Amino acid sequence: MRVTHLAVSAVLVLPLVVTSADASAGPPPPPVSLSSVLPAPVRAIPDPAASFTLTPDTVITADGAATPIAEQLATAFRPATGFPLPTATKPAAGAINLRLTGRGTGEAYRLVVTANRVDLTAGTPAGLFNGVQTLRQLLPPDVESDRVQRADWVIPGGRIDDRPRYAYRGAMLDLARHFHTPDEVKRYIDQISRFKINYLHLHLTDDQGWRIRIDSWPRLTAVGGAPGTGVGGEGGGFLTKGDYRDLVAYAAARYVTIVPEIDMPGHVNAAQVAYPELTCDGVAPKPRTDMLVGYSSLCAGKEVTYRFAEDVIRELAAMTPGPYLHIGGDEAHSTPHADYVTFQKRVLPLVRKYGKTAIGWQEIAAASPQDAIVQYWHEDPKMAKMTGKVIMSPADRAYLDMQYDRLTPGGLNWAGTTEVDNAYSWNPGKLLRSVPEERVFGVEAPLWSETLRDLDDIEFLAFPRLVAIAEIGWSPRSDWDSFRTRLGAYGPRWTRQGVRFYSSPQIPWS
Ligand code: TNX
Repeated sequence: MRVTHLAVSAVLVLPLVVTSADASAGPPPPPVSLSSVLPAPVRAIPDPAASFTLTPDTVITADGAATPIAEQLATAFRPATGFPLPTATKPAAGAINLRLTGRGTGEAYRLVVTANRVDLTAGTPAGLFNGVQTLRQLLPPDVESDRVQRADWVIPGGRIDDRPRYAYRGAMLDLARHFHTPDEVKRYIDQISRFKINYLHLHLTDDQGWRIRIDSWPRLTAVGGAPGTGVGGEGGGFLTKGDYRDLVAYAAARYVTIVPEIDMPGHVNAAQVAYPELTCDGVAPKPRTDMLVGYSSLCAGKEVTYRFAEDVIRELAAMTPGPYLHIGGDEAHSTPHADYVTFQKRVLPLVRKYGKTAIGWQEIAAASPQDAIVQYWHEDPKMAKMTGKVIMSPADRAYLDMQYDRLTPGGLNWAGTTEVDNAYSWNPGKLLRSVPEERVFGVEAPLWSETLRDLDDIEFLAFPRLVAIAEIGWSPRSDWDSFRTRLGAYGPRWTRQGVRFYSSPQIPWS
């Protein structure tokens, strides 16, 4: 299914009515200011008397670990400005200076813009990267063009001090229901990292398909990644270990950590088609390409189950430099409760054995995990017994695969419909009485892909709502009126990049 951006299709249908002269006759876009940034910085003090102008002579300076980030900044600004923007090591007047202070940890940064220089400082490369994302939003939207534009490349003056509210700000992409190619995942990483999202959770296995090569169980991908293994018999494919490592490195260069998920003990039909010994009766089930959930289960009473789980966890941990491994655990409706607990009590420690911290959907709370992180997705009394850290992904707010309204294309609506204001207007630290602020590790916006075939489909559901979740995770305060204004001003940036965002009627798009 292809989703067409509504505004684009209107122009295509009415080419004789909407001429380019008419299209440009609207009000000019609002000027960029320090208060335009998404997600909103902790503190922004504009200096209306000052601004820095990029010229053909502007230099970007950095040394040590800051150098590759300076190169990223130059690469971002060169196509539209046409300026050479060489990088140099010594900080200088007239330059954009990136510096690591050597002090502090975490992701904070400081940006000071005066008439004759721009200074971006941070304690870590991740902080500098965040500052660069802010800086990109301070040039006019034309900077997003891939061809030279005539524009005044003015950065408004002032000072920003910024740091995240939560350490974990995630997005999730489901590669199992429909496979998405490494190039599509990279493009998604490019987009989410703009908004300081720092984790990408990849849902790699489910009833329909198995999308990550495991050498000790090669039929998982030979069978489970074959053509036709997507919902509706569409698509198919899988990541080789090389593909996966390349994605991990690509994400890491954008300060995004990959969190791989192998969903167990439910959502395993594809694995059981490939290896019938993973069922209790040893009989191979039929391949499934429908959208039902909750019918498949690993067999808690068979030793082969734990050999399988350990092999998969070991190989996945070995190719994952990040600290987390997601073991799923959701919707195991056909696993008897006692079996579910038995299974998790054996499998969760395997994640630790291979050096990772486990994350699981909230259902794992039933097994009283010691040091696992739980991902909340809907009301459940078992959550009250939990004591550990929680990632907040309330389905009726943060699930990017819920339709915007009943008429928008793509997505499902089992948790209701989610317009932009609904995605934005909630507080992770106050959502659950049983989970106080100090136990909230962060937020994540999952995008399940039952209805998503291509990148257009992904982008239409993710944008702009992903930005709402990014701001809730980053900014200390939320303010809907301010958010919708800033989002409206961001629209032209997506248009220039060819991102098919949903032009929500709630947003004053420029
Ligand atoms: C629920 S929420 C699921 C997924 C579906 C999704 C569709 C959760 C942990 N599991 O299996 O893809 O709904 O929105």
